[in-house]
Amino acid sequence: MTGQNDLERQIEQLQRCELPSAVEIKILCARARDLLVEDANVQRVDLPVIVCGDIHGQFYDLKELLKVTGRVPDKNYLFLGDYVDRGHFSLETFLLLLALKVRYPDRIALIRGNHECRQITQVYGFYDECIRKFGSSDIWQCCSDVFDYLSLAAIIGDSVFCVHGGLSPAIHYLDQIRVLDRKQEVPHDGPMCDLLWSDPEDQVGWGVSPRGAGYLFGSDVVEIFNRANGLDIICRAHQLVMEGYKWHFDKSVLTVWSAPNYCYRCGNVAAVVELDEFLSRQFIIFDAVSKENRSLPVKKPLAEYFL
Ligand SMILES: [Mn+2]
Repeated sequence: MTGQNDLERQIEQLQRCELPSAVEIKILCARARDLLVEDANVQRVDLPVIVCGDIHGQFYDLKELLKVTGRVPDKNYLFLGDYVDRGHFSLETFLLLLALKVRYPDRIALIRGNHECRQITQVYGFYDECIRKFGSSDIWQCCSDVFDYLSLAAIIGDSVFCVHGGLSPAIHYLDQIRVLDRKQEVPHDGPMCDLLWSDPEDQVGWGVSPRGAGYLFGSDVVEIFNRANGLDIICRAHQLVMEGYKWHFDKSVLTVWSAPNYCYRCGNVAAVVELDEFLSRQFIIFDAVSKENRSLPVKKPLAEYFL
């Protein structure tokens, strides 16, 4: 059993972009699963809180985010998913957030994005990164098993509904999310898939998503959903916005994007939204760290990771 001191050490290590050993990662994942299994599908998150969008393995930009907005556990955080894929440091990014979750369970909430999925990570980088860094698929499997336990949504102060993608034509009430069996791979269709994949769009009703999963939903859909569930705002991530955040539909939907200069080439800024105890909003914008400040982690001999 790993104690609190080991966990502290691993957090420090991860903050330097260094990976714990394979054995330590497996223990961390097991502890995380034990914790996440207790989360409801729609987690309650207390105010004040900082809500963050996609990170996509941009470890040094995640560190910048925490530097700009405040350390865990000094501040409360809700991350809206898509921790992995695209960037060079998916493993360090996900494990740092996971270690912080295990160390400070009441200070950080993590929900699932469409990239926290075996099929997607095999295409967009996380799987390859695990093979490159550990020489086998063990660690990828272990992390994927944790993904299955991440909750699907969160609710802040009874009026802000948070989800990675958006709404589903199969979901009219939050209670319908609460009864889903989420502990599985993200399905190809159906309500769980839609919550992680859908996007708002200027249209009436539902539309076919060009992503090939989830739906496009219009302002009328949001109006009905928010009224039926006593909500003011749907806060979601999932789409790159050059300004870091974007309002849709008369401020009933908010997109937050937290990966600056996405894929190290999009030239966008990133944002998080800080909600205070009265639900007042403050947007915090931050830029990508320079290339010189995100050098590759110190290369350890492969064998060292198997200790
Ligand atoms: Mn996404």
